Amino acid sequence: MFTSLQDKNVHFFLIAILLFWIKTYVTYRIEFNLGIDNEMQEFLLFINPLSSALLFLGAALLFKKHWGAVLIGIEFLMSFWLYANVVYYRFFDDFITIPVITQLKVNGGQSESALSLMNPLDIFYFTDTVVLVLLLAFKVFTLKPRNNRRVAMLPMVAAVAVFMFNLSLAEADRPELLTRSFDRNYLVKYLGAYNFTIYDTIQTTRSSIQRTLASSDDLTEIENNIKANFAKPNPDYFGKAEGMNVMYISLESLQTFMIDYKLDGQEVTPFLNSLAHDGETFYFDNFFHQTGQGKTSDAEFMMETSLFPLSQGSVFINKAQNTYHAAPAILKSKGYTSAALHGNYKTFWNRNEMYKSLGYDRFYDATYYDMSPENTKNYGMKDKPFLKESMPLLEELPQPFYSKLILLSNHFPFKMDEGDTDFPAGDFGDSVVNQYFQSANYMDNALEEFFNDLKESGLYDNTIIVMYGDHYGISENHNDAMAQVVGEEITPFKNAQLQRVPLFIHVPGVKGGVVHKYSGEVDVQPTIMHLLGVNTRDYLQSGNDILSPEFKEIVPFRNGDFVTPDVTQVGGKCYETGTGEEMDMTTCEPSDQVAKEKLEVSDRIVTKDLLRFYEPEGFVPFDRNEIQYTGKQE
Ligand code: GP9
Ligand code: MN
Repeated sequence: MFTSLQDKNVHFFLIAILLFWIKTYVTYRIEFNLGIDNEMQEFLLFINPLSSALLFLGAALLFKKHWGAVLIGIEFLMSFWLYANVVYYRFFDDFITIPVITQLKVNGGQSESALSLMNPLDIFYFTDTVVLVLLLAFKVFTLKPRNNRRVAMLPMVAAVAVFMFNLSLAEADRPELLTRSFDRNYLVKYLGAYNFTIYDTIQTTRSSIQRTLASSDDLTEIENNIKANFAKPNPDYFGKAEGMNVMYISLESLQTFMIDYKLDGQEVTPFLNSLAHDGETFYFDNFFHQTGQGKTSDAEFMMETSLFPLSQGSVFINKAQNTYHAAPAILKSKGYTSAALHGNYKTFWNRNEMYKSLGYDRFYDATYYDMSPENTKNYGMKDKPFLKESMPLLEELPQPFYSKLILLSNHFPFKMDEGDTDFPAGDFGDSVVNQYFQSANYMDNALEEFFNDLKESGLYDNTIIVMYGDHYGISENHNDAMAQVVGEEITPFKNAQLQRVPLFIHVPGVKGGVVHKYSGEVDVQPTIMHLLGVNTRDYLQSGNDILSPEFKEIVPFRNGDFVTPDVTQVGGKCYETGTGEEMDMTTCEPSDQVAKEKLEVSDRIVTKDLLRFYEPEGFVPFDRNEIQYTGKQE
């Protein structure tokens, strides 16, 4: 084919490459917030689509006839993939990974959210395909069948060469890019969205091989590491709630900046604010979410197991068959019955599989609730009817019980149905942010009603209540509006500080107060276990009891960044936490080591399924296959 550069076939192929390249680059610039810091990164972002364009589009040349049609097909599929990433990124600030695709299959019903993230101008992302079709349809090009297969290898060879060039420059700018990176943004910035997908496919395959190859020998180092870092229970609190019921409430998308926030002089969450200040409830104002792509389910995972979720994909979906020593299972031998309550269907986030591994005896899913249209929005039940209808289910549970209620209506895009709120919307020029206030206020009202019901039923007096914001609600895509909300520019440092979510723990008969310690979601389970009088010393966990005097204040985020009361590391930079002033990287190094080690130890446990080789003292193993959630039988 490439006999001469006059060849129409060659022209058509080059036009395809060029259009695809430009389109991808423009997409990067418009849609993704990749944090380009220097000219080298600029340059890498510009050239990185080329190797994938050559590789994938070059594959069309393996066909003799109809290679033009094949090429257009590939161009379309790649555009589709890029566009899927764009839509996903608009909400999650993140790129699609292979495990996430399995998630989408399971979660199917996210179409409404996805639609709200699309817009007619997005047709731009398919212009390259459209132009190629038009060029052929209007016979601007008439392609000849190809006869030299060897020439087809040319673009492939070029692809490899360009990729090696790209990778070597990237590694020079960011050493250990492929080995250490917890952060997909970096990989896309340096290597491109398509190469990232190839990388991710290899990673995912490797993880399933890792499990197969793991043995109990892998445990020794991990066990030593975890036990050396164990924080002993605080005698003032240990066992203070022994025998009490436990109730977790997941406060969907609630961030700490909402606590005590006033909109037009009106408190957004007056009920939660009152708990934060009543001196009876523990309120943790420096508590951070540590979720990854699994969002709500990642938070649940940490709350139950005190291990980190996966750096890619959802642990609920990819590691649901693992052995875990989770809170519901630990408490089984203490005579507890466990139940999860959630106004969505049991397959969402693969909960029906994961809950068995966590040891939940019961799962009250959507089939137990009145899912009529006025009661539901987004993914399921609105908080008020959900909590109302949960009351009788809770009252029927044999005591002591361990329960978890997952709220739902304060979820992106936060739009309320008419009549559900009279709270004013914000006025920050961003409908998502504006609606967040109404939706959070609705959740707060629902909680107040629920607490009254709990008090009336008597459950309040013998139940530890743990409430936590599961993850951020407002992503970085809304930084302009958020800057107005909090009254300062949202820098990467500030954004890290905004990952605070509220944590409340109410223990009947135990005096609370505001706890300023820096802690995260992995730390809650050991804190609660110690209150219940279960020492977690022999468990393999990432977190520690926040109320312990030995508790070390370092909070790793899932991407390897971290915060401590002194320093914050984010996006490869080190800051003083108090002032936000940039510091020399060496200041962050000791904490960086600790944070990375914590994540790595947890990742080894989870990816290799190591708990299947380990039995903590006092833990009674159970058979997950004996648990069944049938849903409500009419
Ligand atoms: C739906 C709930 C919401 O069941 O978990 O999911 P999220 O998007 O917040 O992870
Ligand atoms: Mn959530």
